[in-house]
Amino acid sequence: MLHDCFSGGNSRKFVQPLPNPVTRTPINGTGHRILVVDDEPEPRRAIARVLRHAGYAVSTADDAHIALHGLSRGHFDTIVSDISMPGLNGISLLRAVRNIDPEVPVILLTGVPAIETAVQALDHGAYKYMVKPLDPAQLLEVTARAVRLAGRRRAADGEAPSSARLYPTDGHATMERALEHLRLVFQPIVHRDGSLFGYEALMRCNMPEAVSPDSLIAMATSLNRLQELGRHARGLASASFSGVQPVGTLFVNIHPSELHDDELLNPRGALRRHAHQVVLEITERASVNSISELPARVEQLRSAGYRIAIDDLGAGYSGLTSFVLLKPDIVKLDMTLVRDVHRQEVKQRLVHSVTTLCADLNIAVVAEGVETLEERAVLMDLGCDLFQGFLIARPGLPNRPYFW
Ligand code: G
Ligand code: MN
Repeated sequence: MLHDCFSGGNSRKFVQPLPNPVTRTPINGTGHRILVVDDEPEPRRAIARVLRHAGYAVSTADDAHIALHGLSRGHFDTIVSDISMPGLNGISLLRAVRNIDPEVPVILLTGVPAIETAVQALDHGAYKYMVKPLDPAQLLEVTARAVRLAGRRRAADGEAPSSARLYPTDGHATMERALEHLRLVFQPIVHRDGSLFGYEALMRCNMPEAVSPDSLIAMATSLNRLQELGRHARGLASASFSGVQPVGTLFVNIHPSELHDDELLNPRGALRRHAHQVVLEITERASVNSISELPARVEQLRSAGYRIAIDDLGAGYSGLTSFVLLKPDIVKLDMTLVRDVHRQEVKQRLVHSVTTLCADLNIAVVAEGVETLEERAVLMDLGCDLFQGFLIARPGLPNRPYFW
């Protein structure tokens, strides 16, 4: 029975319930603290149950940001995390964890073993890479070894778990360098007739610690510097309006937790005076419903001139609640719906239902991540209004020629 709970880890996605804080149980038994991170409730609960039975004090988190928040506030002896999670995945989490606690053993789990993730896991110092379905006895054995290792490391350190360990200075130094090296690239978004609608600004940083925007965001989150990163990126975005090559309409990604940053509304803020040319993209992957008073905030932003887009729609998390909460001007279909849409009828039906709903509500639909002519043709037939992806152009400098 127990073994059943451990199978099929990555095959099904669940609608995310209300955002959980890291949930804790009191320390008992061995007293060692384990943090279990998995976006899917069934394996998360099953793993937590097995570890609790063995006497560990188990905390759980259903996404990596919540896990990092928990970690920045308390010490854990071992972390057990799924790799495949929306938003920040287990590898990005591992990298971010290293900024907070360089030593805590991290056990990574995957339902789809791949050389690439295994190598990344080792590169970033994962303690063990385990393939689902898990054997509970094996999980317990690996956890016990990891916890013993954590204990030996702490003893060697002279037991110093407190704030000195939480934010090592080199984490902040890395962040400084990342901010210095941060740049934006631009990917065109075009109308059905091939004319240019605007660009999405995408963060890039050529540092090994921050190659993907996700790892940069993870690092900033773990150091409590997400607001600073957002402001810095918006400063760069704002500069692109006054460059030699004007960008027209600019889509700017914004983390839901940044929506309350008053810099967005401040008349002297970076983007405010360009607000009529800015579409704020809010990802559906992060829990949009965790932001309090969201509709009122979005109304304020709209009154200031910003348009609002839901990014990654269909990634399967907040479902349609983001429509209700955000009343977006634009939605961007998640790439997973776009990929091979010409071969998969279910995707076609899903896209069709979104475009029909959006046409009724006067919302423009962007198909993102379009890579082939076949995908583009079917997405056109299904009524998408705007197109973005490697087929048209890779992210780069604005105002380059693009393919249509
Ligand atoms: O989460 P968001 O939708 O903002 O992510 C955009 C990311 O997708 C960027 O990092 C961009 O480089 C990447 N991207 C853009 N177009 C394509 C594409 O056609 N295929 C793939 N695989 N990735 C793309
Ligand atoms: Mn985006």
